Amino acid sequence: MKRPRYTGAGLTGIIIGLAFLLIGLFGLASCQPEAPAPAPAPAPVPGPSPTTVEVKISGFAFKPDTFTVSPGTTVTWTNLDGPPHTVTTRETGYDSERLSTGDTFSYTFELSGTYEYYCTIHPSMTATIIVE
Ligand SMILES: [Cu+2]
Repeated sequence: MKRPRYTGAGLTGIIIGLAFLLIGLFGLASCQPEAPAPAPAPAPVPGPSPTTVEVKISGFAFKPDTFTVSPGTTVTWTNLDGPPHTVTTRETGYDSERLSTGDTFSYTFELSGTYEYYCTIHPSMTATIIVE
């Protein structure tokens, strides 16, 4: 009889089809957990940490005379020279007034910008702090 043979062939086909479908599903299921890349180790980001940068005034110069800091950084100047100096912005902002030997002056840069400053006693002494 042709009919049972036909049915058997059909069943076999279905079984093979189901087998492939199951293999496919298991394959997918076993792959899925690997699909999302493992999150990279979290870098320690404690937020905007306040930092301090030291600037030495010596030899009639600000050292370093140009550098970049992030907002919130406090810069402290120390006059190591014998003669007095000042730390004075060209824009409104800060003026240390006269710093004698060993005196310090600090200013915290909260806003981004380029801050040029100089010594009012020796105007050729100039320097720049970039906040960004
Ligand atoms: Cu000076």
